[in-house]
Amino acid sequence: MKLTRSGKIALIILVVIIVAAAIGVIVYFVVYGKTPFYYHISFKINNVDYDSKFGKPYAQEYIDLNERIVSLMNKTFQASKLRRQYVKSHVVKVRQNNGKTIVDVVLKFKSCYNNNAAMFRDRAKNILLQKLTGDTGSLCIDSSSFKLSDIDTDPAENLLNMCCGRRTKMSPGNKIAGGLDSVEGEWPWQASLQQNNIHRCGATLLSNNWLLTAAHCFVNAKDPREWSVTFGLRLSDSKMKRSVKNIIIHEKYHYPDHDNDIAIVNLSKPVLYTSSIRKICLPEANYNFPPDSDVVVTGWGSRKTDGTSPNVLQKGIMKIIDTDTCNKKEVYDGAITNGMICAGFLEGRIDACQGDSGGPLVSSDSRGIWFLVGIVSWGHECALPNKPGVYTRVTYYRNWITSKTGL
Ligand code: 4AZ
Repeated sequence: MKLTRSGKIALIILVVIIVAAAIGVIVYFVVYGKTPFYYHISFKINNVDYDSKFGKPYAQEYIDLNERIVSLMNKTFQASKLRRQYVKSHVVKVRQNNGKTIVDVVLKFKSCYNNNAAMFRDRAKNILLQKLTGDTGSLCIDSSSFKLSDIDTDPAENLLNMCCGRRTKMSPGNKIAGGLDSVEGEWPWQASLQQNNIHRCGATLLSNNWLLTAAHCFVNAKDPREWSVTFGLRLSDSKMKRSVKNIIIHEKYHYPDHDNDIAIVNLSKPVLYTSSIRKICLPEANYNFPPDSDVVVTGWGSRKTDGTSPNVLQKGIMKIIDTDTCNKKEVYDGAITNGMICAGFLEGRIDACQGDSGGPLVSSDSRGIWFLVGIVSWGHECALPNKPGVYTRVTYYRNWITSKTGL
């Protein structure tokens, strides 16, 4: 067949269009075309004695047990017919029964076929049962205790994201006063506390239905019906919103004093955790965050005293300042009490500011798990020399938090 020049060009264009369309379809199926499946499994481990530390998801004992089980699940499925569909597994709870340890695990799979869920479930169950009755390495698993059930996407993601103080995304370095833009999922415990849908304060997620904030946010505005809580990187595009059921202000907070500047917010309906909405870890009452250690403050507060407010969540990387230094005459001249902690720089530069109040000051441990150090409370203007930010010291109020929330 002989083609004219324009015929050849038309043919080439046609081939290019067909190839591009085919690539598009393949990419679509690879990226979007897979349906996630989740299963909830539980089993008893006969050679692991229950330890109360398993109740704390940041405890090394919990992390080690999770790692042993995840590694067993990975090995099991990576050597099975479901290796291409298996995504991940995670221990979501460790319980006890007669002193023995029972673990609850969520498994995630992805498959292009979403019309044969029952067959898929039977396959996963058989693969697991076969493995658990055979060689399970150092874990002695009671296969008769094995249970598997389906679980929907939202509750499954809630369980998979239940760990505290873990973030999914981070961005480099250090407009809080002198701050930098954050990225979605970098500070998943950060919430915006809004009065009649206007951002007023920051708050920190402690569990599905409790947040911690500053008492001074509610001066002259104590009615929970005026307040709501939103999550997400941008104030203009919130990822989740909840109304407030109850506000608990510290009994000994008396405006305009700065002592006991702490309050708890109870949501009217729990939030479901996702990769960008997670809780912070609360430190034990006796934990000490040493002076000069790195901390980060986050919020949608103004960029300078009486300045404009950002839409994107800001972060300010700074240092803890010891109380003796902060109480010096030229700094706060003795105003820092035991329930307060200073952070920032004596030369100024980076600081919390108006609208950051109530928000978190956090610090990560050597494993990269983040703990709540303070609540943005007060300071003399923003980022001035010798006037660092003052925060409510969370460890000082740790038992008060437990008394109100049970956490
Ligand atoms: C405020 O007005 C405020 N520089 C919060 C924090 C600081 C100052 C003021 C700390 O909410």
